[in-house]
Amino acid sequence: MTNSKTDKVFASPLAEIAGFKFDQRVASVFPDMIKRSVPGYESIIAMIGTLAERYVQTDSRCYDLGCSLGAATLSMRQHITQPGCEIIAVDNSQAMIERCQQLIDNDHSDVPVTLQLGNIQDVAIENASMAVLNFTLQFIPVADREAMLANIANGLKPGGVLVLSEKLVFDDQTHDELMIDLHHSFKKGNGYSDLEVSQKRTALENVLLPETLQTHRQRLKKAGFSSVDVWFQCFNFASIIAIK
Ligand code: GEK
Repeated sequence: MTNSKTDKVFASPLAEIAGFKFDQRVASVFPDMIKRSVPGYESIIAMIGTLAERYVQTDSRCYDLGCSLGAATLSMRQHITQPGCEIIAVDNSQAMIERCQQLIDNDHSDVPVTLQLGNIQDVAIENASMAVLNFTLQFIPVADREAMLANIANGLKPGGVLVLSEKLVFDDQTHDELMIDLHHSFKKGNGYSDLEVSQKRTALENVLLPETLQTHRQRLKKAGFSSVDVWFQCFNFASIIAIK
């Protein structure tokens, strides 16, 4: 049930392209889709484990917000060395949460994991030493992002870390177009056709809202993080470490 199939969601011409949804069809191909679409995804997931090893504190909570199939949750779970920790993983897609539960059940690490079906904007963050927003903030309405990050900063213990990974846009139009083009080359190199790239792009318009690195940096500082900077970037995809 949890085997991932090849992503063919946008392979055939669609008469009308609806807004992208994290439904059953997407959940069933998600590991293949994200690996072939996001440059560096597997490295980021692996390094979330390395960061968990360093930052997760004794008797604290870790949050995976917009967990999809729980890749970041599993990476944290397998690397936490401190006693008394638990992970709370949240997603508002029922299809994702169901498949995620199966994957968690098949993993036998010690750290308890609680999966929650719900909006990450409503999660009470408490006693946290690590929070992960791995390509999820980009789906939250722009006007709500600052409040969400402030909620995370307030719930983190001193020295706690937020890992924020996002698709980016750039102020310099030439650079922006180059990054988009290189990203499309990456996708085509991974077997996606021009039709698939273009139909997915249309489906994500007004659903995935990317911002500049500068916007992310300034908002994180305003939300209460003291140290903020990029630790990974490939083309228009980056991951930031923000420390309270
Ligand atoms: C990974 N982090 O593999 N509340 C809860 N979940 C949401 C919301 C919301 N308001 N909006 C979107 N989602 C994962 C990958 S994918 C990224 C994250 C991508 C969920 C949505 O259902 C989906 O599962 C996830 O955020 C985004 O490390 O597909 O580009």
